[in-house]
Amino acid sequence: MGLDASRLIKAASGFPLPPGIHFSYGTAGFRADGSILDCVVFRAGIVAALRSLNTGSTIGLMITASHNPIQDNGVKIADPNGDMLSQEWEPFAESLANESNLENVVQVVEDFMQKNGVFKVSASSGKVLLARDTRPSGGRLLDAAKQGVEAIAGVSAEVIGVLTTPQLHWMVRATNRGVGASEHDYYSQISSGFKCIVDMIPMRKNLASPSELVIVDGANGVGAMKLSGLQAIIPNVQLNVRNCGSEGGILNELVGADYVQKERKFPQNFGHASDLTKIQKSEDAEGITLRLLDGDKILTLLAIFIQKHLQELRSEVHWLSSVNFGVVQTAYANGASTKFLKENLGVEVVLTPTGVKHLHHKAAQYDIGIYFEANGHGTVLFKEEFFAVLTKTAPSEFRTEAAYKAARLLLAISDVVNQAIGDAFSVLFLVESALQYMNWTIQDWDAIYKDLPSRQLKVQDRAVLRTTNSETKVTHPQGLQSAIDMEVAKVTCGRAFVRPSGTEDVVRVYAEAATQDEADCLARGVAIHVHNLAQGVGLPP
Ligand code: 16G
Repeated sequence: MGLDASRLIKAASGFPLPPGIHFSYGTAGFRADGSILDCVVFRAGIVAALRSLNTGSTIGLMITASHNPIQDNGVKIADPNGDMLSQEWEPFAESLANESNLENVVQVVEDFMQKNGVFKVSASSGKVLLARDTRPSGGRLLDAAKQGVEAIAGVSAEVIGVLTTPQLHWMVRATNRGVGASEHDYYSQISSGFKCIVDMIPMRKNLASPSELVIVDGANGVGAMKLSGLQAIIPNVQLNVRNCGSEGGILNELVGADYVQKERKFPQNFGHASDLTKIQKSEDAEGITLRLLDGDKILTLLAIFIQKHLQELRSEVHWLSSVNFGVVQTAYANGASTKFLKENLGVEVVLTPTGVKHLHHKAAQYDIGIYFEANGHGTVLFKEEFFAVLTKTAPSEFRTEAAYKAARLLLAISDVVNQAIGDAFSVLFLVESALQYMNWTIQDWDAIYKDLPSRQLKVQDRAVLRTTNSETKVTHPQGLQSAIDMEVAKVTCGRAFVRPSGTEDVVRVYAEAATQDEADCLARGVAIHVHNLAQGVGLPP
């Protein structure tokens, strides 16, 4: 089978490229104002269709701009295992998205197909699952993507409708593994894994106590809407979802994890005195202050929980003694978390550049790998072979009851986590089950280590900035790294780095130090150097 050029040109002519804009395949796909994305999304549909033919598997395509403002939108592609599109395909996706001449669009596709043998290893038919979040531009863009998929002969597009991004990734993985892949199956798997963990709690507390109430910020988006699917079937947790979008709230405006993490403020409709017994806060002289238990704290909690059971297995079951366990972070990880993981838990910690695709890839190399970005993106991965051993080992082969229980617990954890991609729903219930199992309060969890004070700022101009060593060092413009080193040397326990954002047209500055004043001062000092050396066009106030 070859490419039907006239079919492709005819379909593509309905989606002209807006002039004068270059679309970049950023940290996680294309993102821009939703009004100018039709062409890019149509062409991403072509990429997904070809990827399906190339892998002989079902592929996913998601219309979303995650934490960006409501007027933005974007498109991401999920590979057969449910992870992000192979990075080898990103340059192709980018050149296709930016080709202004229609005849050349066919040429770009044909060249890529030939070079990569797209049809050589492939099936004669393919399938792409399409979904979107609740953004107003989503319906129109989903239709453009569908037309892109269908422009490639032999590939069908199945529109699932409104889903969270991790749900789509999960469904793609489940479809390709030949197991139940419906939205209902997704909820059932999380719920049964969670139930299995809480059923194994050594000394069950009164699970109906008010401390099991979890208040969730729905960020006025798809998460709020979908959480109700779990609410009904999750035992032992009472969910109170706020910012559901129904009272006029706007997606990601003064709400959402990104807002809370970057601004260090409560989302709207949180932080009232009435919440005091329900969520984690302390009171200072000014009133209520926020305590943020971010991706680093989640990672640390899960590492403690998993390592405890893994150690049980390693010591009792000799063929599991060599099972390896590692954690993956980015440069944004608070220095105190990395220190705790290495020195107190003795686990291997690896750094990668920002973006789930990098962390996921690294974590997949361990028998059990946990990855989290400080912003909360993350999950736990179980290597297929290790998972198979756990599943197939008969109860009698475990020397002790404790080892058998540890194996069952790890299997239950693997059900609750979304192994395709980081997923706030599964992480929420994994954290809750870990706390319940270990009989920890949120305060116990928070006390594992004390964060070093940090500050993040944004500056221009990202186009000239180049980094290396998992984004911890600048290679261009010259002189910037030594200027940063000089600023770092001025403060106690200082650390700072800068990187071009992959989702916004800014340079991100990160600084941490022994005190908040020093962290603020360091961030400001570094931002000024970026401004001066990287053709800066504006400093934050
Ligand atoms: C995207 C990435 C996230 C990363 C963030 C960085 C995925 C699913 N999401 O949201 O991992 O932390 O971008 O944004 O890959 P930035 O490049 O603007 O700092």
